[in-house]
Amino acid sequence: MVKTVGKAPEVGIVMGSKSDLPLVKKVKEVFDYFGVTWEITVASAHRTPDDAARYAAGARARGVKVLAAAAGLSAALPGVVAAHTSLPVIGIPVNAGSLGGMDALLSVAQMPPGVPVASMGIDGAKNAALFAVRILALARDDLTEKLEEWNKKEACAVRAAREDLDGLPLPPEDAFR
Ligand code: RP5
Repeated sequence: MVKTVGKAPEVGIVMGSKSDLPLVKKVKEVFDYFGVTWEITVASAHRTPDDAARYAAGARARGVKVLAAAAGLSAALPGVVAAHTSLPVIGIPVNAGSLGGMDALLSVAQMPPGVPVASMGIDGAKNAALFAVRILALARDDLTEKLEEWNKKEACAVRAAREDLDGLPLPPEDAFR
């Protein structure tokens, strides 16, 4: 059963396995901040291929705007999802095996022409959520404003980190102007 968070979810996330959840649940912080509705489920490209295909094929009609798929190893799931929908699909390659996620990264990134998947980096769940928000923001000014606020917060955190370099030779602040 699909677990729905909020009313009409804007983002649908599929994981190849529940073992991907500790990574994928990092999206929550981002979606909470932006007030984006989402749902998450498990469907495997290899073990439950019909479920993966049906979930992807029905998502647009249910009102989902963006899909994300996370999988490790020979990660076919994002591609399978993209093959069954015209919604934008974000792929999250998961580090789940002895190749450190390179196997999943190449599987997700190297899609054949005509079936696009926006591949994030290995374990890039947070960026997947932010990318989904950027897509949704194309039609929502409130999200664009919040994205600008988010970017300012990130910049402040980086600048604040300079103050924690005590005892080291630092450039003057005007080196950044
Ligand atoms: C992939 O294989 C899953 O997405 C997961 O990352 C990996 C291991 O799956 P399990 O053995 O935990 O089902 O399909």
